[in-house]
Amino acid sequence: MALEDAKNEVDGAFGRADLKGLAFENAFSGATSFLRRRYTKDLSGVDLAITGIPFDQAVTHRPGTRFGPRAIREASTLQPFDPPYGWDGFSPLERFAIADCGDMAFDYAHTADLPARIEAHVAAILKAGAGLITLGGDHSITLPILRAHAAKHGPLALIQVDAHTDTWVDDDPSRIDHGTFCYTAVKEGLIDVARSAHVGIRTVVEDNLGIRIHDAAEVHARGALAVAADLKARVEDRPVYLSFDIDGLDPAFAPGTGTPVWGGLSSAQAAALLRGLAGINLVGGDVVEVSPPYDHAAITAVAAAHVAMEMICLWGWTRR
Ligand SMILES: [Mn+2]
Repeated sequence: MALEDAKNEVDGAFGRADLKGLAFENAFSGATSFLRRRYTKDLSGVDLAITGIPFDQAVTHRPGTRFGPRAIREASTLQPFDPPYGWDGFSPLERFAIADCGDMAFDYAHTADLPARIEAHVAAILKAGAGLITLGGDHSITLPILRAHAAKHGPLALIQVDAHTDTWVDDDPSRIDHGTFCYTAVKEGLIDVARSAHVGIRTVVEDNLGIRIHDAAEVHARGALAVAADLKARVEDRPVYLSFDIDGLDPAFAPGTGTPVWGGLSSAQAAALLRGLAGINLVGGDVVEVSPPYDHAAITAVAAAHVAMEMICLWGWTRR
């Protein structure tokens, strides 16, 4: 079936007839969209949208995440041949209408405009009735994404997988910084801190702002499933936003990122953690900080593509 279709399918990003279904075009061929979904700005009938925000001008160290969305799309092309592993046969690509609505347009030289532009971009997608998974871009993009989600759902339970908590104190609203988004999100009341948690942390935190920290050492000592169980208990049935900084993974599993820190999660731990969250009320998520110029053999992009697929599974599991 799949092999027979592969002879005739190409450029499903632009040619596929249905928003649902697996995809069988050659993984190495054709125009890339995320998971070979239809590449469209038309959100009518779309249950879940994917968008890219290739902005990387707010980083403390190595740039390059502007190339992240493109690399993650390319890395995803092998995945839509089968239902995802580890989900009891659940096949979100067949069950739900999912579209790649492309990258957000912006003027790279008008950085001050960016947060408002991102918030409007995300709000328009949410208003169309679709859920959203965003491919970054650096972690500064998460703040305006959270603003749009909180406007729709109220304060969110944030689960942030990261080496860093991104809670540096920053009271200058004109700054755009990938290390401060969480501080500002708490300050603005976008996050319900009593329902929020950081996972994979391995940098010093002066003030956790009330957010529970499961550092990487805890994941190694207790296991990802035990931490996932704690996370589920913490978020209860609240709307959850999941922000996955790829540097939550160890540099061995995600070298292509801007601020790598050793001692992080393995990809196996991340997979177990995410699958262990099945049943949470995920309303949106992002995968950020993938920097292809520092990547090798697409290790990081492949990891990010899998993380995003797991997010789709989490989103779909409670709606199936
Ligand atoms: Mn980080």
